[in-house]
Formats: sequence, C-alpha cells, structure tokens
Amino acid sequence: MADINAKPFAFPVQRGQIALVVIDMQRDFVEPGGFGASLGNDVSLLGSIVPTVRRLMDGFRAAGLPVFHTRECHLPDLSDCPPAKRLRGAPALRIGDEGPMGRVLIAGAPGADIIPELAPLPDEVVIDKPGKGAFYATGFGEALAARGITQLVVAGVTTEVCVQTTMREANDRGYDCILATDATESYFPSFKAATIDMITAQGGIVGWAAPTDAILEALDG
Ligand code: TIU
Repeated sequence: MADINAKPFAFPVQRGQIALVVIDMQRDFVEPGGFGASLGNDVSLLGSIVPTVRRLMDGFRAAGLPVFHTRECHLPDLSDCPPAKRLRGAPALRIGDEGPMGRVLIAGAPGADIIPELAPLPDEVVIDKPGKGAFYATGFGEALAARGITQLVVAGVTTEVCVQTTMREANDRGYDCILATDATESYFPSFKAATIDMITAQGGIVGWAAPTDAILEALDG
C-alpha cells in the first residue's frame, strides 16, 4: 500500500488500520419521496455518485479491508429523535410520518434502507445513527477500536451535512480522515466544493481529500 495522492498533501496509508465508511446512502436521501425530498431538495444529483461509491466499496472489499455503512434513522417510537430535529422548519413530511417509502427515516421502513446497489455484505458493520455524525449516540467508535482502525476513507451523502459532521467527529477523536471527492454529493454543488475546501485548508485542519481513482491506486500499490 502506497501513500494516497491527496490534498493538501500525501495521505500516509497505514496497512491494517484503514477502513471505508459509506455514509447514509439510503433511499430516504437518494430517491424521490423520502426525507431529502421532504426538506425541499432535488434528490436527482445524489444518484450520480452511486457507481463511484460502488467502485470504492469493491476496491476495499477486494483488498480485504473493512467497509462500514451508516444509516440516519430513528426508533419507531421516536425516543431517539429530539423534538428540535423533528419539528424544525416546515417539511412536506416530518421524521416518523407515513410517506411513499414508509415512515420517514424510521429504522426498518423501506426508505431508511441502503439503496440495493450499495447493499452491505453480511459481514459488514452497519451503524444506525440518530444524529448527523456517525459517532454521536452510536457504537461506531467502539466498532472501529475493536478492529484497530485509525484511518477512515469517507464517502456518501450529503457532503456538508452527515459526511462533514462525521469527519469532524472523527478528526476530534484522533482519526486520520480522507474524503473521496467523487464518491460524495450534496443537494447544493457549491456546499460540496466549500466542504472540500474547508476540510483541506489550513494544512488539512479536518483531513484530506482525493478522488476515488487515487485512493484505489494506493490500495493496489
Ligand atoms: N439534509 C441533508 O443534506 N442531509 C441530511 O439530513 N442527512 C445526511 O446528510 N445524511
């Protein structure tokens, strides 16, 4: 394994300590009729990264490296959904409401499932998270520690919300994080670009960024 050619400088891959985390590639964010659409977003942009995320996942799997998946979702009784989250704004559907893909952002509802093209393998860890970050109120940190993971390649949606929040949480916990720039997407292209700039500025204040090809090349090297 070689260093990844990345911004703001080469990412030093540590063999046996690197994992991929794919954030929230759920029907509720990617397909019409889900949570993302209920917030007023055009969800069509997000579908464009699916083949690239799949290529990244397959590269990790082929290299024998762990792949983690997350889902933003809540318990059916909403006991893990703060009213401040559920009641904010004036969405067409609120979390827990019955929508075209079942109850919005509720664990077990069809909309909360990961899209079939990116389905986890049976031995891969899936983290259900009630917040935007993957570490808050989950067992993600413990799952990573149990496997000796110290470096995260981060992909998924949306770049400036759950992806960036997870990278910031990870960075504060001491992980080296690199964002796969073409395996993440936002409903707002300018927010995606700004996020990549924010992460990599100031000498990598939050982490690194590189396209999928550069990441896979390093895993092969
Ligand atoms: N609304 C939005 O851009 N994102 C989220 O609410 N969740 C995630 O990013 N997964």
